[in-house]
Amino acid sequence: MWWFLIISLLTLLYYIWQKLGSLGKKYPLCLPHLPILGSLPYMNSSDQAHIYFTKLQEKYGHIYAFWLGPWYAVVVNQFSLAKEVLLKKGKDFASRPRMVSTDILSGSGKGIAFSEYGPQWRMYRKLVQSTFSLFKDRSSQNFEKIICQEANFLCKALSSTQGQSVDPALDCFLASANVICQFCFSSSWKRKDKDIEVMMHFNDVIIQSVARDSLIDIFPWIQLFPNKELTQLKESVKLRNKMMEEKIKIQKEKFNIDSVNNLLDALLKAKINNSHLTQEPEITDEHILMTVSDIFGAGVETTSSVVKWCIAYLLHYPQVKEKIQEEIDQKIGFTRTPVLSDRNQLLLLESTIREVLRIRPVAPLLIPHLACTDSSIGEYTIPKGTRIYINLWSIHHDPEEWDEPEKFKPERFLDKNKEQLITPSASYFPFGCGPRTCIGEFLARAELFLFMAWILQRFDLEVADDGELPSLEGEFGVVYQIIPFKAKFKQRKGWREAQLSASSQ
Ligand code: PLO
Repeated sequence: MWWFLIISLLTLLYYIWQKLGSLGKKYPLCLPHLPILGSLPYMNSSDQAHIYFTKLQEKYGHIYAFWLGPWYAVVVNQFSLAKEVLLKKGKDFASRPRMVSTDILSGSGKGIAFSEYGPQWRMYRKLVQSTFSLFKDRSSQNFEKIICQEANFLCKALSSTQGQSVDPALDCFLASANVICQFCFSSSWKRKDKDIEVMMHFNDVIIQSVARDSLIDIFPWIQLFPNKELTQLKESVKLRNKMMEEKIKIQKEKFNIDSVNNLLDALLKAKINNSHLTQEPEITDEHILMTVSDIFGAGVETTSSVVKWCIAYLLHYPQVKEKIQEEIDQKIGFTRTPVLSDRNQLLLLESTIREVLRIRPVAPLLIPHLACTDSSIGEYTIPKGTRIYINLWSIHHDPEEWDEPEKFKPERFLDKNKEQLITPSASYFPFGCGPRTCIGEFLARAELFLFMAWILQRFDLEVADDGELPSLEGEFGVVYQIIPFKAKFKQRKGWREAQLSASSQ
């Protein structure tokens, strides 16, 4: 009897304390929720998460909350609110939630992409940033040179298909993998290396299961029971780590502290320099592995995915492809290959890439953020520990900001006279913004431009023999991947003739 009274009293006091604490505070509208399960029973939609979150706005407004099991989460669907989260109060929201899947991938929060905000994350990010400068303009190993070399291999591989229907995935993957591999390890893969296909496969498994709110990320105790998805994720991460460790081992043997040539060298040097400092964040072999793997994974999966989306859209809109080719013919012709400075000339290609990044953002919900302190968004209170989902998809498809947002219209990124690139709405940040903004944006933009310019200078893209156009509905994951498709890459007449006349001279 007594214990019953005491518990009731304590519950009442707790309730009153909570109510008092929230007096005068306003919270975002919340989806209905039950104890333990949270809002999950009310969220059974067949739509992909970003589309479902976009639709929920109609009922709950641009910002709303839900309970992901025991986790309180807020979805932000509007540009001005997202800017507040990412930029204005960037530091308040710069952390990441610890999840079972991301912990498996990142060795319990090491590396850059999935690690908590703090001095350790900052140090690794800075190390990567400073390594980028080793690959700038004047250096003998500059990015432009590396990308053009890979674009050349990519075009050679496509021409060897002799216009037959092929899936370009492996060649796009290899090209992006080799650019980032030279940045990380000063090495590259050959097309026939078996590792490439293995890597493509395990990356797909990882992308489909990491940070996408599967049950293990909501109820961590589920991992105590046999779980197929979890086993597959663990196996894939093991394979990935093994492959990266092999690369690290080979490169370590060549390491010379006086000649830092790539990201791994920079990390190894920092490890030696930091070893006698007690205040600096730790640099261990596992931290190095996770940092390099993050950069490698981010570099390869994002670029190759966008190149495939570009090809797919150009198959759907052949008139856009023709116009880009006309521009290439006029501004470059067939006597030389495209270079980065052509970006100011090939405006249609640039605007097409921008439009693809708008209509099919690489990461439609970014990577979830975490409030590391009590804060607010707009007029709403956001308690410390809230998971924040930025719905980039709805921001890029906001009808208040974009004219006919569902339509593919590259010309929206050009001024009236089609002479200048413009950003028609501020509701656009394909690479995120603020403290967690994409670290490799300039590299990604350079790769996308050069790969596409090289391909379109040489090839006509045609629909595969079965007449099937690629699906424009992707697969939801931490990267919004296109469903595998086939296309024909036929050498353009002008290019062929230019080659013939060059070889006869
Ligand atoms: C891709 C698969 C790799 O095996 C591991 C990996 C590491 C970093 C991730 C990347 C994956 C997907 C794209 C991510 C990147 C960090 C930043 C980038 C999420 C999962 C984006 C788009 O935010």
